[in-house]
Amino acid sequence: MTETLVCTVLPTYNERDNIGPLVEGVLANAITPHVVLVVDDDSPDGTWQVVESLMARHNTPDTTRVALVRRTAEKGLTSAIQRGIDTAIHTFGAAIVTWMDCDLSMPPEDVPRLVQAVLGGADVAVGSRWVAGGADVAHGRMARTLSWIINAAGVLLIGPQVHDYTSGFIAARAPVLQTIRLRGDYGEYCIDLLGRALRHSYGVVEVPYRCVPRTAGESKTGAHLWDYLAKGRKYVATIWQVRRFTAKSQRRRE
Ligand SMILES: Nc1nc2c(ncn2[C@@H]2O[C@H](COP(=O)(O)OP(=O)(O)O)[C@@H](O)[C@H]2O)c(=O)[nH]1
Ligand SMILES: [Mg+2]
Repeated sequence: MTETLVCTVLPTYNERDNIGPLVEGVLANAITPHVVLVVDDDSPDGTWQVVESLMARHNTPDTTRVALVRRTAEKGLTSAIQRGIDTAIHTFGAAIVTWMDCDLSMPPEDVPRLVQAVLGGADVAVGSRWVAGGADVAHGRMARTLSWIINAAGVLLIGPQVHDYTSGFIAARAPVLQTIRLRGDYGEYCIDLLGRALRHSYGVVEVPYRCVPRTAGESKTGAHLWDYLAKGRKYVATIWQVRRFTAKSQRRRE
């Protein structure tokens, strides 16, 4: 058991039925001292109330294992994760920060595999559906195909070190996250983060994981072709931006 403090940031909007099993799962599988920090955007379904009861169960006057940031003035996935990262590092002193979706599509049992990769020397570990041992059994054929095309574009235009640029299942060393702040509204932040991490020559490794369907609550993306195309357009634009910026900084260095 190492003394490295890990904080898992869980961004939530209407995840009342998922957050309990997820928090318990992350804590039960922890391989280091671990804080689970939920950043909830004042969910109408009362997700934050469930978190408050988890705090009462797990925290002692000396040890915080579950924490909550309840945002009432701000909304959005990327800013919620960034808020969690800042709190993890500055309030809890986390040396490694991890984050994931809270619909149980990313198994809490896999968090230690990402943490282990960082403890083993990586700067950033990415949970990946698109490497051997990984899979996406959560989405239908249309969504999987679009995701595959976007990620193939990422491999081609950003680099072959990552095969799941839209993963959203990440562990990273605190100094990396102090150098690179998240940008964007939704999943495109992940493409941007990984692209900039590679540009900074940080060590990025992939850890295969199996993405499984959510069983409670609703997806914030929707399930129609139009929802995916709207999201996909932003992803492609971000890949292109990362590519252009990387090419420009390479030219400046030459
Ligand atoms: N705090 C916060 N979390 C959000 C917001 N939108 C989505 N999330 C969370 O982001 C994660 C991914 O959302 P999900 O509904 O599964 O979208 P999908 O995976 O794209 O279908 C889940 O944990 C959501 O609860 C938001 O506006 N604020
Ligand atoms: Mg989801």
